[in-house]
Amino acid sequence: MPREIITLQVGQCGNQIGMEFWKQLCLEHGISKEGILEDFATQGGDRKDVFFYQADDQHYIPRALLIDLEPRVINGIQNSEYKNLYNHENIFVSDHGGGAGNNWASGYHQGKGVEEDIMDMIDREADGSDSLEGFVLCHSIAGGTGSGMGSYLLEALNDRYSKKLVQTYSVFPNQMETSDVVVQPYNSLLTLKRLTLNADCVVVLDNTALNRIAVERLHLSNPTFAQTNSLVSTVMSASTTTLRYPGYMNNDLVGLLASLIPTPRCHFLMTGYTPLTVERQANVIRKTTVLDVMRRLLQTKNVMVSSYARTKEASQAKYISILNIIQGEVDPTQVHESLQRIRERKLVNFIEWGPASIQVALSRKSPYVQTAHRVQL
Ligand SMILES: Nc1nc2c(ncn2[C@@H]2O[C@H](COP(=O)(O)OP(=O)(O)OP(=O)(O)O)[C@@H](O)[C@H]2O)c(=O)[nH]1
Ligand SMILES: [Mg+2]
Repeated sequence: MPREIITLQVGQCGNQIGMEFWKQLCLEHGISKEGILEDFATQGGDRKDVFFYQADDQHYIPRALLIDLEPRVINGIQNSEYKNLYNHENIFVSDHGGGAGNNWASGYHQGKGVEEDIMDMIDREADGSDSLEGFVLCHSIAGGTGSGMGSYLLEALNDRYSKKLVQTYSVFPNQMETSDVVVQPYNSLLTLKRLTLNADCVVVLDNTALNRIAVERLHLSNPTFAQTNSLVSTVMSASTTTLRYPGYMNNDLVGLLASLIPTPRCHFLMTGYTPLTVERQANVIRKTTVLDVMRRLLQTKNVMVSSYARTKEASQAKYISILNIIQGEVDPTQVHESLQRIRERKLVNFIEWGPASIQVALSRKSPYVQTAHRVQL
């Protein structure tokens, strides 16, 4: 039975990373820009119905809500090649079109005003699924709409769907650039409170680290949002592969998260990914063994959060738990050997108060694409 997931994309950043995510899913499942299944993809054995449903004419529609208080980004999506993919009933743009002007309170307040409209859309989507597992919220925490309205929606979802999981992909602002928006720290703090109290799992992505990865690993001198967002969509799609390509375990979000979150408050995750490419950039093919991949995932330079572990005191940094999702043709005995090697060499420090576990999920699909999740320190 599919465990469906509904995606809410809120604000400029939310919609931009959401759009990249859907592009990636369409590619992986062989769904065309109009939502039509390509001829070569009919025998996939994959689960498209977690993230998509089928219209009367069998074309696939994302279970996604596009929400913003200003029309620019959503208009952009509606004028793009993917305009026919989304359900137009699921697009919400406020009447006045003025946005929230980087003001958390304005976003929160406007969220309250339009709660009914949006909850109607969410209810309709929820009723359309067999066994809804939960929601994914994409947003930035520094603006007005994604942060303020996103916060309001988190609270509302908690109220109305208290049994459903809520996972967020939250983009933290770039610390290196002095922003011309002085209230970013306030917006971020106010949102963080809701992320702590009202979300079950927060995947932290920060623009500082995303930029650093784009510059250091992909050798882009001035990464654009489109390029950093494709890093985000890679992580988002990779972390959901076990849901979309069912294997013997981790077939639902609960199972995936349960192993990572030892106690409910520790639900901020960091993600890493290797090997990285952007837009099929010609890059040198390296030899990838399971050990190489696992080792690389432990290196902070591959992690999409700028963490304490990058500083000199890195040796004091500790992991709570780790989940490696490994895609490709992998020999299970290699996994065992690599784990042992990592343990012998003491490549990771774990907290003392919990089981020091590196879990491994093997997943089908494109060979030699790997990712890991780890809980924030
Ligand atoms: N990674 C990434 N970050 C983004 C993107 N767009 C905006 N941001 C970041 O998000 C923050 C600003 O939030 P926005 O999403 O633009 O704001 P909003 O939610 O639309 O809210 P208002 O426009 O103020 O109503 C800044 O820290 C930006 O650096 C994006 O496409 N990708
Ligand atoms: Mg905006």
